[in-house]
Amino acid sequence: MKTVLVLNGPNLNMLGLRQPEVYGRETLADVEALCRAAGARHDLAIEFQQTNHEGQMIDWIHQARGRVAGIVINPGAWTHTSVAIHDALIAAEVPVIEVHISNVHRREAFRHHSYVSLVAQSVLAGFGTHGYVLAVDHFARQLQGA
Ligand code: CA2
Repeated sequence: MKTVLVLNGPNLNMLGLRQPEVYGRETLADVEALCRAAGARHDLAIEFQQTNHEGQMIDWIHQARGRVAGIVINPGAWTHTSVAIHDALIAAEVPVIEVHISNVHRREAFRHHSYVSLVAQSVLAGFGTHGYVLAVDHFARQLQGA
């Protein structure tokens, strides 16, 4: 069975608890359940992680190399700041789909640039938590050769 690794960056553990007008009412546990259900539909194993520590995120990305079929990543604010995560994703040599719950392009200017988009095969923003499901579905489709 192939594995899709779903990675979440800083503050996403607060999902559903604050700022529901921006990020909705679902918690990160709800997002994990959505991803696992999508994986089960496609016979894909899902690994789901969240961290507030950039080094931990980089270690998980490195460990994905040669082991997982795809990475779905919501890098949170590191999207806009982290050359280190950009470099780690290149080193991993695994296809990447970048997901943002909100539409970052209709928010503050500092959210308009992404270091991750430079290395992502696809970017989803503004689909709410359904963006994660779309990303897993898309990897499934790609892995089937469609
Ligand atoms: O829209 C997204 O998914 C973001 O990646 C979320 C990040 C933000 O820095 C990006 O620009 C866009 C922030 C995640 C923090 O999530 C919270 C959720 C509830 C309460 C506070 C923060």
